[in-house]
Parts: sequence; structure tokens; C-alpha cells
Amino acid sequence: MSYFKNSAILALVLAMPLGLARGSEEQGHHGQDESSANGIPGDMNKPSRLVAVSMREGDGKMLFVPDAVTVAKGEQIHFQLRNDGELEHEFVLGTAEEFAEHAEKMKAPDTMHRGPNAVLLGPKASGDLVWKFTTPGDFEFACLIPGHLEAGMKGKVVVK
Ligand SMILES: [Cu+2]
Repeated sequence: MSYFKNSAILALVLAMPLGLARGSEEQGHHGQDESSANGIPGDMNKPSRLVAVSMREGDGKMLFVPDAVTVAKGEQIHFQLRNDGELEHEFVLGTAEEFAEHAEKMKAPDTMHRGPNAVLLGPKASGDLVWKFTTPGDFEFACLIPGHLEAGMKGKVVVK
């Protein structure tokens, strides 16, 4: 087989997955990879398990209720989030490492990136976050508004 024939076949093979990917409306609204160590953004149109999470503060603490969720590998979770507190809160999915790194950079709050792994809610507001957990391990969710994580506003997701 000639070099050119090989190149043509290679080009075809490379082009095919791109063509398929273009069929998904979820593709390409950001220029970057939105997957995380714990999984990928979910699809509202696919089956998922509902998990209600309340955000609130009290007794000098800030918290999520529940603060632990166990998930099967490959399971898609639809987090139904509600801010039952008096302050603005957010729900961000990530890893302990990501949150530690974020804390280091937290000098300028506006540089915080909010992607499909995060929802920011005002008092009494509710929102949804759908995430597919593709990797087994221990992950976290947290509120990254300055001072909130330190006040106890974090929880864990165990993917088995
Ligand atoms: Cu908060």
C-alpha cells in the first residue's frame, strides 16, 4: 500500500469520530475538556438517580445535607439542589486536590471558573446538576464562596 493510500485511510478514520461527535448538541459550547477526575457532565435526557441536597447555615457552621453520597461507577446522578439558607451558596463537584489548589488561588474570587460541575444559588433558590460518575474513588463537593468551605461546607461522593 502506498503512503498516500495510507494517509487517505487515516484521514477517513480520524474524520469519522468528529462527524459523529458533531451530532451531539452538548459538544463544543466550550473550547475545553469538561470532564473531571470523577466523571463527565451528565445528560438530562438520560436516566439518572435523583439526589436532593440542601445548603444551609446555622450555629456558626455552613453545611450540605446530606454531606455524603454513594454512587455506583457509571451511574448518572441528578442533584436537586436547594439553598435553604440566608446566604448565597454554591455546589461544586471536584476532588480534594482540586479544592486545595483552588484555596491557594482564592485571592481573587472572580477568577473562579464555573463549569458544568458547579451551580451557584441565591437564598431560597433551587437548581439542578447532572453528572455521570465514571471513575471509582473518593471525591468531594464543596461551596467555594470565600470562608464557606472552611466553615464546614463540604461533602463527599464515594464512587464504587
Ligand atoms: Cu456556601
